[in-house]
Amino acid sequence: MKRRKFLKNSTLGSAAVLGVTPLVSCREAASPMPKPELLPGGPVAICTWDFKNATARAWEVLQEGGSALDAVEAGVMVEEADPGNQTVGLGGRPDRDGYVTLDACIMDSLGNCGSVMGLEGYVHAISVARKVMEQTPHVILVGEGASRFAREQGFPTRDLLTEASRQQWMEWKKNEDYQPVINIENHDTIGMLAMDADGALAGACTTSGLAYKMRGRVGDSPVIGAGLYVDPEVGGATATGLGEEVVRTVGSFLIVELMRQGKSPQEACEEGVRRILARKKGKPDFQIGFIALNTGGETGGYCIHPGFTYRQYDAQGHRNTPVSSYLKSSES
Ligand code: SD4
Repeated sequence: MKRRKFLKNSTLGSAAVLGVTPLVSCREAASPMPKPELLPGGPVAICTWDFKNATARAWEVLQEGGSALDAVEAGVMVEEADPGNQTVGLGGRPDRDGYVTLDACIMDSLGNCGSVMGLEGYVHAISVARKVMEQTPHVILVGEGASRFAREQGFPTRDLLTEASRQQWMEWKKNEDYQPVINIENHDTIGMLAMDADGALAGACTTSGLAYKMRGRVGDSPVIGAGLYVDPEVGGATATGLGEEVVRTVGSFLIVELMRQGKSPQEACEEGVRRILARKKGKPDFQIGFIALNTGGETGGYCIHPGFTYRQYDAQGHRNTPVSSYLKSSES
């Protein structure tokens, strides 16, 4: 049954691209259906930025027959464990008081979701968020409660502040200005969307948030509808960039709703960015990037400043896709 749904979605997706009336039933088809692996759609994983190890891991899970949910969790865990990525998990930049606090959320194809905000002392915030979804009657756990839950679930605790991030924080402290700007040099949150061979969708988003944020600050990444949204009938979207602006427009939910109204993932991401900018006067000095995936396997992305890309792994291969931007290089 699930498999049939995937085939139907893929057929609708390709029909939309070709501009022909979609075939809705296999029995009505005049010629035999093409082999599933030749259809667009199908297993696919995409993520914000060029995190090729993350999409490679997600693809591995999908190839082994794993679910989209398992794929997105395993994929983003790669970045959470990488101390070189200073915006996610281990090695994330701390808040202005020197604490590394993680935000993450996860959503499956049934609309189930889980989130942690301000989690301290645990590398894999995404797995704690998944446990919130699967093991509690709640959707969100924050701060001390989230950490206690992680401990009870048996997650190993660890100091997430690396020497490199501590040194940079000490440097930052010398400058008294608190400037919460996310530009093209200050990013790396990973949001990932995947569709498995059954056509089920899932998404995950994980971050240490805005560098040197006020203690207690939460951005868009763990907020369902803002940093991430998945609708099994339509598709999913996820965001990176200055979270305050994404929260104000409930960005990922907006993009999914725009796709529901018939926009392609690309058109929906462009409209999502335009909605944010409609409230701003002058040239925005912050970055926002959205990516989206629909149930036909089509993808898209859009951003404010040049430099944003997304990684995609599907039957056509593994590639980094540059994303067009609202501002051109000369304007940034
Ligand atoms: C936040 N959206 O906390 C996150 C930060 C981010 O790449 O995307 N960094 O606002």
